[in-house]
Amino acid sequence: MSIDAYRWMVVCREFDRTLCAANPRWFPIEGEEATVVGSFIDLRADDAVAPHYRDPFVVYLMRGAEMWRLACQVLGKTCGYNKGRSVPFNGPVELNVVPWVAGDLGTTLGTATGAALAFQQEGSQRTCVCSFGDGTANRGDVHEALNLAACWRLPIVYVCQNNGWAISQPVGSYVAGSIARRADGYGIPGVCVDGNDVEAVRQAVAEAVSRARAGEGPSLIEARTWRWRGHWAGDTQPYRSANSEPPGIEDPLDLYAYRLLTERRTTLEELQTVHRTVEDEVREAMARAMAAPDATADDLGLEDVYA
Ligand SMILES: Cc1ncc(C[n+]2csc(CCOP(=O)(O)OP(=O)(O)O)c2C)c(N)n1
Repeated sequence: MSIDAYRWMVVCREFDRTLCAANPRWFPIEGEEATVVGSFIDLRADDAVAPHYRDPFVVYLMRGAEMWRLACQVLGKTCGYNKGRSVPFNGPVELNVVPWVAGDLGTTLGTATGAALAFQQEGSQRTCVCSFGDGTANRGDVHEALNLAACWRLPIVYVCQNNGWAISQPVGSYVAGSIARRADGYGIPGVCVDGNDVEAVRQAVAEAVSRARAGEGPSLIEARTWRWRGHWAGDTQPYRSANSEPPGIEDPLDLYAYRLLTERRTTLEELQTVHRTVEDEVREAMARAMAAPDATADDLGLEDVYA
């Protein structure tokens, strides 16, 4: 249990809300914070990570990226790590985060699996954690990556962030069985965890990471959570009704705050301070990003294209 995990979930929510308000094309992560934070918080800096396309910013922040420069990317500013260019999910290259070369879902699993192969070949204890959506789970790339990783016992953990939706389609319309049970077909461990419970995700990832480091091969974790908002911030969701919401959706932040408080690991004052500090941090980062120069046509030329 840690206040640190709670703080990262608050960062995730506050920064994400602010980015959604600034850019209606941003992809909200609200409601899925426990899965993101629980998947990536306990890794070593030299491990590789390949977050789902909704997740990268908090992962970059956890690895030391600057918030205002990430905000610049969403606003098309030259001070962003990507210099105002697409793909906005990519941060600094030196942080061992597998980049999105384009927006094609599933492709990062191949790159992440390649990173795991490199770690195995160098004989190190490094591992890779790779997350992807439930819609992405049906891409052929995912099968190819999992099968190869299983055959070669690669040190990688695959986390399917099942948020119940792929744009306008509910998961039941494209997944008939269980994503976690697909692991049986690859001969690797597969578990389904409550993706709104940060400690449950952390524990499942920790077990899978220690297997990977011990040379015991890959694991598949399905973390069940829920997409609270539209596919993108400006999505009015005409396809969604109250009937499509499962009963009792839990707020990952409330759930964890309640547990930290009842187990006397923190106080209400400490939690309030976390919220206030993070709100200030996000406000300052956004103000600095807003004041930065916009990218112009000159910034989007051939520089950086050729080595
Ligand atoms: C190969 C490919 N097919 C389709 C798309 C269009 N697309 C972008 S996001 C998305 C939904 C993905 O759903 P999921 O993997 O469950 O992630 P979520 O959006 O729910 O986080 C789709 C179909 C794409 N980017 N790449």
